[in-house]
This record gives sequence, C-alpha cells and structure tokens, in this order.
Amino acid sequence: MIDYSLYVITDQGLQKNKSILEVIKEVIQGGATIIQFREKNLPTRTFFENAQTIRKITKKAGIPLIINDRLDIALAVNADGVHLGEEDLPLKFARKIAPHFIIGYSTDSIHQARKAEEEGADYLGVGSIFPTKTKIDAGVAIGTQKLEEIKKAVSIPVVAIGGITLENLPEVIQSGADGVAVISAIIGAESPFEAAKKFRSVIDSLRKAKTC
Ligand code: TZP
Ligand code: MG
Repeated sequence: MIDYSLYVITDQGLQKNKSILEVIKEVIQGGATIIQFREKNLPTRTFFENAQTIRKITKKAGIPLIINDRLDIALAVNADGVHLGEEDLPLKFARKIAPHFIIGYSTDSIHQARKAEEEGADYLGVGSIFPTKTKIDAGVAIGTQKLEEIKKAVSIPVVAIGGITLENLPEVIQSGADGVAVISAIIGAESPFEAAKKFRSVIDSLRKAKTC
C-alpha cells in the first residue's frame, strides 16, 4: 500500500539556495510520504543523473519515487513509478511497457478520471484545486467541490494538487483526498523541513479526528 498523504514534488526553480538533494533529504525528514521528481527544464542527461541520486536517497529512506513525464528515465533509474498527463505517453502504452509500475495520471474531470482508472492508472493527481503560479497551463482552478465529486467517481486513490497551502489543507483533506501534492508551499519555503513537518502534522491530526 502506497501512502499518498504528503506527496512532495520537486522544482529546482523554486528552492531557496539549496541543492535539490538537500531539499529532498529535508522533506523526507519532515514527513513526506512519497516524492515526485519533476523538472521541466533540465537536459535529459542531467535529469537522469539527478534522478539516479534521488533514487538512492529515497531508497535508503524507504520512500517511493515517482518520475514525472519520462517513463524511460523512471525505468532506467529503477524508480517506483511514473506520473503522466494528456501530453505524455498514453496510459495504456505505459502500462504495457511497465506492468509493475505505479502509474499516476493528471486530470481535472470526472470523465477523464474514470477513463484513466479504466486504462490502468494506480492513482490520480486531481487539480489544479486552487489557483497556482507553479504550472502555467494548470487551467482554471476546480475547487474542492469538484475534487469531492471526482473522488466519489473512482475507486483508486486521489491526490489533490495545485495551490495547496497550510491554510487550505484542512478543506482539501475534508473533501476526501487521499493525499496532497505540494510544490511551492514546501519546496519554496525557507525551511522545506519545517514546512513538510507542519503539513504532515495537520494531515495526521485531521485523519485522526476523522477516525475518532
Ligand atoms: N499540476 C497541476 S497544478 C500543479 C501541477 C504540477 C502545480 C502545483 O504546484 P503548487 O506550487 O503546489 O501550486
Ligand atoms: Mg506530464
């Protein structure tokens, strides 16, 4: 069982005077349960070399590593999975190439969510929930009502993404998300360690309150 609670996504353009490796170590220490390596502007070789190092760190920590967009690199570094969207290799083909992989798929509609589940996605990245500056083509923010509807329409885990902060985190968790995927509020923080720790503590206490 994969724990999607605190799904931290990298962005080297956002981190504050720290190397990607420092940031990853910090967020793992702070309580990230899964890491996605996502860099849109790196040459393939650099992306691969960074991914190899991140694989070592995540393996040692026992945290799953997902690679964004690139199934080839995910396979080459022995990652746990790949995250795809509508501009990437279609799900069916990715599943054919990597039957053993965790495959995530980005969506913001019920129709697409159901289709992705049918085509073998293991989890969904749903958003953008709130407005965000991190992804230029994130589209219109869908809000937590729509998140709730998508969650109810599928049986695979749903990870909410886009504009998630400590302030709106309770609303997102209460809408039924299995986890939150966060970039700027953690990677762009002065202390990614402290930020991840706070996120984790809020998630854990909301979950606890729900089961009590
Ligand atoms: N997909 C939808 S919104 C988004 C992605 C990759 C960006 C999320 O970044 P942030 O900084 O947590 O809003
Ligand atoms: Mg993609």
